[in-house]
Amino acid sequence: MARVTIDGRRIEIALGSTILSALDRAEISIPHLCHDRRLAPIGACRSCLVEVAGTARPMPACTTPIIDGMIVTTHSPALETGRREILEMFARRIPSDLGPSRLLNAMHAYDLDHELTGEPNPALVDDSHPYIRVDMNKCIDCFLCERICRDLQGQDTWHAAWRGGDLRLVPDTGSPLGNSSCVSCGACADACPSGAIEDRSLAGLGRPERFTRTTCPYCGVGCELEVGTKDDRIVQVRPVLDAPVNKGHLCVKGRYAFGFVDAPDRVAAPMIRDGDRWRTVSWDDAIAHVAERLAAIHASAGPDAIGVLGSARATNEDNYVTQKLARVVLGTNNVDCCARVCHAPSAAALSAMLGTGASTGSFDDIEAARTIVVIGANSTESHPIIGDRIRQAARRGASLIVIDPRRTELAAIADLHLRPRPGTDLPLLQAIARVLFDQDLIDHAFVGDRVTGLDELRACVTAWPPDRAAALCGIDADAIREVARRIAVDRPAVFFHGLGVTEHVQGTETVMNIVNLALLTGNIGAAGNGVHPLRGQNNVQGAAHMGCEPNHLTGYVLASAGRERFERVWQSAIPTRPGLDLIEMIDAADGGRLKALWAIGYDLLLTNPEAERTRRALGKLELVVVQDLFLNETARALGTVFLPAASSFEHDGTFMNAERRVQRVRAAIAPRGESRPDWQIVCAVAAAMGHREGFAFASAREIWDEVRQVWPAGAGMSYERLEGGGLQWPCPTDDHPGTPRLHAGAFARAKTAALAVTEYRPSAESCDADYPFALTTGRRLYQFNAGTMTGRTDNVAFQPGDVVEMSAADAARLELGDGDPVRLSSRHGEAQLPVAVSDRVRDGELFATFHTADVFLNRLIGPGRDAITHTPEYKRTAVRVARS
Ligand SMILES: Nc1nc2c(c(=O)[nH]1)N[C@H]1C(S)=C(S)[C@@H](COP(=O)(O)OP(=O)(O)OC[C@H]3O[C@@H](n4cnc5c(=O)[nH]c(N)nc54)[C@H](O)[C@@H]3O)O[C@H]1N2
Ligand SMILES: Nc1nc2c(c(=O)[nH]1)N[C@H]1C(S)=C(S)[C@@H](COP(=O)(O)OP(=O)(O)OC[C@H]3O[C@@H](n4cnc5c(=O)[nH]c(N)nc54)[C@H](O)[C@@H]3O)O[C@H]1N2
Ligand SMILES: [Mo]
Repeated sequence: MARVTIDGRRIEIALGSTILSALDRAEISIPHLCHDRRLAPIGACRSCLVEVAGTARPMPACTTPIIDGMIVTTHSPALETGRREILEMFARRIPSDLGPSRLLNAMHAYDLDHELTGEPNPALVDDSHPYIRVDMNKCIDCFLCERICRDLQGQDTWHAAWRGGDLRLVPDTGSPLGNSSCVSCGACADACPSGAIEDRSLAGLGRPERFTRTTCPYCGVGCELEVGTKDDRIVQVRPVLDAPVNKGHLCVKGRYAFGFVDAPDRVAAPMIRDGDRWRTVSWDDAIAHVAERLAAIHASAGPDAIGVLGSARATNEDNYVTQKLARVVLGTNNVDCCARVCHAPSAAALSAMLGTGASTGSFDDIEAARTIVVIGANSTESHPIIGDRIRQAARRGASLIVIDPRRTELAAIADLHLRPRPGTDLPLLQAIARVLFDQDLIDHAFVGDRVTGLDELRACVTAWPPDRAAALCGIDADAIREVARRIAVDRPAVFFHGLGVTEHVQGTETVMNIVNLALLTGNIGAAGNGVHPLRGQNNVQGAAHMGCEPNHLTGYVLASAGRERFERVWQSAIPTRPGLDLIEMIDAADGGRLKALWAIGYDLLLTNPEAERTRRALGKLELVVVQDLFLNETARALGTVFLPAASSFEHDGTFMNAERRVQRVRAAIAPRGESRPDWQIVCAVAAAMGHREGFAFASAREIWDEVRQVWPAGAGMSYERLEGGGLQWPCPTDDHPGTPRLHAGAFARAKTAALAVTEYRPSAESCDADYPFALTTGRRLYQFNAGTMTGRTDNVAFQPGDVVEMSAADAARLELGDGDPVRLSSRHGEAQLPVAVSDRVRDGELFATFHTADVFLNRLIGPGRDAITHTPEYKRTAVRVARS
């Protein structure tokens, strides 16, 4: 600690702090226009100059570190004159329409807010971006936009350039922002002190009257938001500056894609279908109808004729009551969620091998790692805040290895990019393991202490010498050797993986082979290492963890192991018959064994594989209850009852992110129309079916307190303790700090873990003369999954519909140009969409997105499934292409 005296007041502050942080601590305010706490200070604007006793000239408070005994003066007449001169200079340049901003506050403090006399130049206004308005008449050359774009986002869009004799900040080489390399993260607007770069919503919707801290409703990263509202409308979203995950940053979805909340077609009241028409009904009638129909089907066809799907978009509390209803009220284990089609293989592999079916570490391992391996994950688009952190780590010198058939943004900057043919990661990973054995790159100390099954794995991977794997995968054998060397030598090494690994017929076994590599090289259990599945939606980790899986109860406890404990708390028997997962539910519906489905926040018709078969199967059901914000494709085509849910901006509760962090969700606005939080709807149906007791929750907090009772590893996470940035489980007691890293001294079930022995089985989706292309499917930055939310925002201005990426050589051969419509045909179905000629895919390979019902891409996807979890084979389909 150091002692400093500021304007006569004595303050204690940690050594290494700047004078500006000492002023913050002392609540002494001076202008500091070019400073942002997310960036290293540069001391350019001179507005924060202060006097330090013993120095000849004033010093910038933002860059000057304090030293013990320092005496600082902040508002001497000379300093004030200097500051006024700086602001007067700006006032002569800035036009009178300067809006609320740090600059206006400073002007106001020096009585200059009515002296703004700049002549506006219309050429400096750029209205091309749907979310961000640029008016460089207000620019004060602080370079915060350029710096935050480079140092936080990593995009390098803003640049200083000479324009007509003046230094100006311009996107790229001067293109309009809406047409530039900008990825619309909004960091520049957030940092800009003068409103030269500003959120367009502020002019359109007004300025926030209050901010509510909550968690983003999109992906599994779990960024914390400050949701700005005015008159019960969201008008602006900003990042929480000290949030543990996003650290003051957001992507375009979290920051700008909130407009869906007030979309004109948001369903405002419950509805029942009569033939082709939806009839609006009261909540009482809707709940009574659902309860009666479920009871009738239960009585005639038995409990297992009903299936329930929880929602990865809804809260833990919503999902907890959903699976409790399935088990206690309906008496079935037929309950699942979309983790099934996503990262169920990650949970299964990690749980089988290490005892806990979740990420072994934290996102903070990115900055601690020397080597970062990204396998089958396009994180700058799917998990942008993580992608950005990985990019910054690579720029600072971490070695980056990307394993992906496509040249993603991270692949383009990687030290090594290995491009396996889709579905061939397992032999590739085994070849890496073989090199570890052959070149004695194993961490013998770690393996001797913590790992078993070495001989079995060594024997298994002899099948894959690097040259053989290289030929099968279509990569260079030396690259395989180099990966082995780096993960073993440049430690710690951290592994991030995505759906390119899991959505294959051997998804679970492929994840097991990643875990093998981490175990062999001792890369588990410490800072900067571990196996990290990049989980999908905001609460997919939580939905499954709360028990929305047929064979797991809350806390990811096997139903067989946890039954007695749950029966005690729930005071009710739990069915012992195994439940159906959602893929099996479709099979059962097709076979006439399932009669009713209640789908909460899940558009399974659009997003499941074999779309036409799903349509046919669900068409046979007697009751299809859809609980959502919108008439999604499942509701539109097949729904018989629609229950309107409140969005998570209208909702209290918690989400669980991909690093096991439970964070608070807080209502920022009131539920739209008559919509209700999901848990209230579920509890109302339970009560109507005679189970008032057990579902008599008055608030999300009461539900959470019951969750803490049945889930020992979550017992210490009260709402009070989750107030700040949340906690990572296990967190068993009220004074437990949470667990950023698992498996430090021992694995969850035992001290040691066994290596997994698996054999490669090629996909049935083989390419031949009829179906020559290997199609893989996935995401792009601006659209999210079923597109129900992002499709109702200005994100469509950037990516309006689905496209199929094709290499320039293939496009030339087929005489196709960018944007030309094509028909893709697989052995299972057809879809039409435009071509995007792209250098991201290789010849003979295609990549398509699946976000819109116009295209209904999943008509192409076949019945291939992961052998262990049934996760569909979305990532490899043999297709042919014809101009349409
Ligand atoms: N913008 C946006 N963000 C999202 C979503 C969204 O829809 N849009 N969805 C969310 C959800 S639910 C999820 S699960 C996550 C998914 O996030 P990701 O896992 O990143 O998503 P994908 O784009 O499906 O696939 C990732 C990568 O796998 C590669 N790949 C395909 N086949 C193979 C293969 O055989 N081997 C290897 N090594 N790689 C392969 C693809 O080329 C692609 O780059 O994103 C979440 N975030
Ligand atoms: N071809 C292909 N298909 C795929 C994939 C792929 O890579 N390729 N990926 C698969 C993956 S990983 C996933 S996760 C699935 C995703 O498929 P889905 O889970 O169907 O997609 P989402 O868009 O995430 O959201 C589902 C629904 O939740 C609703 N919703 C949002 N918030 C709430 C809420 O608070 N309450 C309620 N009740 N509803 C809400 C939305 O309006 C939307 O209709 O798609 C899968 N399909
Ligand atoms: Mo997902």
